[in-house]
Amino acid sequence: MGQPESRESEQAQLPPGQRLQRGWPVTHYGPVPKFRPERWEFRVFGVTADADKHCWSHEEFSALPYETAVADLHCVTKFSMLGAEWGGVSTRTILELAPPGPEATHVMVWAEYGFSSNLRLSDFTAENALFATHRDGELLTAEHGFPVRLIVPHLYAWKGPKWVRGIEYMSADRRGFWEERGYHNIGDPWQEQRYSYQEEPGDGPGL
Ligand SMILES: Nc1nc2c(c(=O)[nH]1)N[C@H]1C(S)=C(S)[C@@H](COP(=O)(O)O)O[C@H]1N2
Ligand SMILES: [Mo]
Repeated sequence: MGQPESRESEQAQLPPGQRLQRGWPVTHYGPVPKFRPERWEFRVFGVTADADKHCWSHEEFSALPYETAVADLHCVTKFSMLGAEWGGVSTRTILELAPPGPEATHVMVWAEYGFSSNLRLSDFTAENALFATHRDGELLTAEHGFPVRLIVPHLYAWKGPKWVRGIEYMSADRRGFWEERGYHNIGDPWQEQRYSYQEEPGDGPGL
């Protein structure tokens, strides 16, 4: 019987204060956007290296190199889903194809309806960070972020917007949607960085 043993190893993979969630619930603020391929584009803007914008149509974005990464998802409301295999475009691929200028230190990830989340450039480009189009070999469903969602395995899941439409390179940090509304600016689950009141000097811009 491998059951108790596997429970134990799953427990060991959980950040402090998290519990294991079986299945895969849907969690987000607001409605599920309707995907309109002819209107969809993935935009890179802000302090780019050539001071220009970069745009990919859905067809072009789908043709970018496909990579996979196994990653857990930790919701700040204290449940975690472990071990999904995500497939899509590495954040480092985007960085190479549309590089930031030397002054860029942070990234704002923009999604449908103006949802956003800010990341340090170093968190954005972390190993396994991925603009996912697939989970466990299947295209994402609409409610899980189709056509593209960001996965940043080492941060709380609100740092990974569903329905991503682009990124903005920034020369200074700015708070995203939840970071303005009481959640921690960095959001490391292993340090339980849940709320903005826990922030230390240097963790984020003033509220
Ligand atoms: N656009 C958008 N993306 C979002 C959110 C949101 O409110 N809007 N919520 C985040 C939160 S808090 C979590 S826990 C995960 C949930 O992903 P899931 O619904 O696929 O489980 O999506 C994240 N991405
Ligand atoms: Mo969440």
